[in-house]
Amino acid sequence: MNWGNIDRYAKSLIKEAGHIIRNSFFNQIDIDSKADVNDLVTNIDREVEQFFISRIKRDFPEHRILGEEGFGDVVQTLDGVIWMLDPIDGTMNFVHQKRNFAISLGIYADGVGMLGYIYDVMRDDFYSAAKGEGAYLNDERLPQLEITPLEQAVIGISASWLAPNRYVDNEKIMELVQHCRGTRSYGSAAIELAYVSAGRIDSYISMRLSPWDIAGGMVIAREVGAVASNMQGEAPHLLGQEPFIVARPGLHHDILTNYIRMKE
Ligand code: 2AM
Ligand code: CA
Repeated sequence: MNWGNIDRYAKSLIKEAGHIIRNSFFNQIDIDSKADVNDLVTNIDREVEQFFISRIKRDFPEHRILGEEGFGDVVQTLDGVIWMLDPIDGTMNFVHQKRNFAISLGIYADGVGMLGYIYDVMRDDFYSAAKGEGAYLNDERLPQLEITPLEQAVIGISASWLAPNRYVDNEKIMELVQHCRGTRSYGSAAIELAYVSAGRIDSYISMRLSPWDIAGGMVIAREVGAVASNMQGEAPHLLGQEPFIVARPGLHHDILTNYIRMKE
């Protein structure tokens, strides 16, 4: 497998998809909801996913694609090469703000993250990483993350997890919020993973993410020494929704052991 070629190919595909998304603002966007009324999807999410799939199937017919909008393959094992794609991560931001959304792509071989990309389309910020070769924001290499204690940490977390919910003990999350320096919520898991990797926030936590939300970001985060796991501290299995935390080393362990209590 020539990963250098795949890397160049994927970068140019993502840039092209970015053009499609930016141009979409000149036309009417059709908005639907999926699982519930606040789970939004647009014709652009679907068009962009189909754009990726038609190209990848044409040029890499052996590879499989796991895409949020379901136009790719049904993926039940991580064997072989799998492109895990979210054509628009942060669809609510795309609809309401026309910014703060990203294209998220991770390319895995037998479950190992080889290439990762997060493209913040409106800022034109391109985060990328190849396994063992460091992570980049545009052409600049991102430095290794240093340890930060919780009192000095800024945590990416949605306010939903502070309200009573069926996944996690929200009172422990309230303690976490009181003990850290501050919190932020950007509404795109991919962008939050990119921000952890760039050292702008120190952790990002969510109780329910899908493989395409985290696949690309995990490759980038690993290259700068961030730790990503489920709430048992295990590597995310990437075959369905799961709770997720990424943080600087040390902080990851502190938050998991002292502040996260999952419900059954
Ligand atoms: P999306 O915009 O691609 O749907 C919002 O806080 C973040 O969580 C976004 O990255 C969003 O991805 C993701 N997200 C929202 N609802 C989700 C759900 N029900 N399952 C998994 N991920 C979700
Ligand atoms: Ca999406």
